[in-house]
Formats: sequence, structure tokens, C-alpha cells
Amino acid sequence: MKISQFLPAAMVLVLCASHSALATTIGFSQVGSESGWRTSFSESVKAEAKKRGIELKFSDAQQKQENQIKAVRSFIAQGVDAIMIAPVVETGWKPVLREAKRARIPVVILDRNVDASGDGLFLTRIASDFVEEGRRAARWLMDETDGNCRILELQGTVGATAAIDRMKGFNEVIADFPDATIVRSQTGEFTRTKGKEVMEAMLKAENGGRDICALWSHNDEMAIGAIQAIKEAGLKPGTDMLVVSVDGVPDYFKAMADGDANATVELNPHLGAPAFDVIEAYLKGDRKVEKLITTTGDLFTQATAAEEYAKRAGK
Ligand code: GZL
Repeated sequence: MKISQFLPAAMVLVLCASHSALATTIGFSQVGSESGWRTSFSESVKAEAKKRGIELKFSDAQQKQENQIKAVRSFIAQGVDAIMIAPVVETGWKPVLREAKRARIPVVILDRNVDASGDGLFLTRIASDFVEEGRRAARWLMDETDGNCRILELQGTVGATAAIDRMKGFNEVIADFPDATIVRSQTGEFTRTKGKEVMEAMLKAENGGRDICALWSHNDEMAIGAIQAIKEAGLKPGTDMLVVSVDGVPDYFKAMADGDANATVELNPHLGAPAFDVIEAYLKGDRKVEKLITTTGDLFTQATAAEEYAKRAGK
């Protein structure tokens, strides 16, 4: 029995039109809010969704993969139109990605990678080239120290693409400098608190840091925590010990303007727009999409820190 037998044609047209005008619903599983950069990334995605009239179901996993997987399963059960995942670590994603594929729900990976690229389990990944970020940080430091530097390294989250690849890029460059050595390397889990705690321990183990030339931190958050530890050890960060990092968050520009840090490679947090572009095109039937869409960022130093901070503060 067709509804149109009961309703005037005009009302059936209105019903159809209103159905097709229903907002696209997208589930977004976010790592957490461990850093200023992550918060900017989340806020940027939410603002872009609002601008486009997309209904965004947002889940903060507090850096726990099991919470991310639960959220993705919930999105599948709710029958969302698409899913975006910013994975905390690379492994353990294939089962839930297969479930999304069986439910015919397209998935876009944002920022860090998943170990599932060969199986057609996601549409595309949108991310920065983390290896190049590590190379750029190392090139800056080698230029600054003529390749003669004993380095402490604060690693990001163990198993996260950003940590794996930044380390790879940095080590690739310093391999050409026999007098550049990473003397200690430990994870600070991308957080300010852990970065300070781990730096305190590394300084204690390294003669109070007196023979250390530089700190290489996989993100600004840990570097800001470490700067506090360097000061408490009686050293001047940015002078006695150079500080180089990645992300380009406002607080780090402030630290550079204050002379407490020296350089950072900016990481673009605006991943929502390219992700929504891909999803909206896919939902309209476009099946052509790059497997990787790369974002870029510049290296910033103290020379422009004050003006860059003024542009970013409070944003
Ligand atoms: C890298 C991203 C990292 C940031 C950190 O793209 O995954 O995670 O560099 C964040 O600030 O915690």
C-alpha cells in the first residue's frame, strides 16, 4: 500500500524533499584532549561541521583505543553516513574497520595512521608528513649547532604514527653528523605533565643536563613541561639547552618569544574541511579519492615568535 494513495502529491513531494535535505550524520572518534594541538583540531572539526550543517557525533576517547573502538561500533549501530577516526595508535583497527565496511559506511582516517592500508578498509587518510617534520627539526638543530650536539629526546605516545615517524625523520638526518647523538630518549605521552616528569628524570640521570646541548620533543606540550624542569634544574632553556619541537601551539610561540624555546614545526590542525570534502563527494557518488591527502606546515623560530604569537593567542 503506497503512502501516495493517501496523501496529496504536494505533501509527498515535501516529505521526499525534506528527507533528502536531512543533514549528513558523521561519527568522529577523537584520540582525546592531551595537547593544545589536539584541542584545536577538535574545535576546528566541530566548527566546520556546523558551518556545513553536518550533524557531528563526537567521541573523546581519553587516549584509550578501546574507547575509540566502542565509539566506532556505536556509530555503526546508529547507521551514520560516514565515520572519521583519529587513531591513537596504528595497530588493532582491522576488525572494526571490517564491520564498518560490511555496514557500507565509509571511513576516513585523520592524522595518525592505522595498520590497515592495503585492505580497502578506509577511503583516505588526511595527515601531515611526520617523517619530514622530524627531518626539518633535525636540520634546524644541526645548522644551529654545526652538527655537534648531545640531545635528549621526548617521544610521543608509544605506537603512534607521529612518534614513530618523527623519530625516524630526525634520526635519518643526524645519522650524517657523527658528533650529534641522542643520549636519552623516553616517552612523555604527548602531555605537558608527563613531559616535565620524564625530563626531570633524564636531567637527573645526565649530570643535571650540564652536558646536554638540546631537547628534541615530539610535540610542544611535552616541551613546555620540560622547559619548567630545565628551569628547576638551574639551567636556561633556549640558551643553555636549545629546545626544538613540533605542533606550533600558541603557548609554544609564547615560550619562544620569551627566549625559553628555539624552534617548532607547525602542524596544521584544520583537518575537518578536507575530510568533509571527501565524504560529501563520496556520498554524492564520487569514487575517485587519493589514498593520502597531505597537509603542510612551516618551521618557526624565535625571530618571528612574538608576531606569530600575537596572531594565534586566544584563537
Ligand atoms: C600528530 C598528532 C600529535 C600531536 C600532538 O599529528 O598525532 O598528537 O603532535 C598530539 O600534540 O598529541
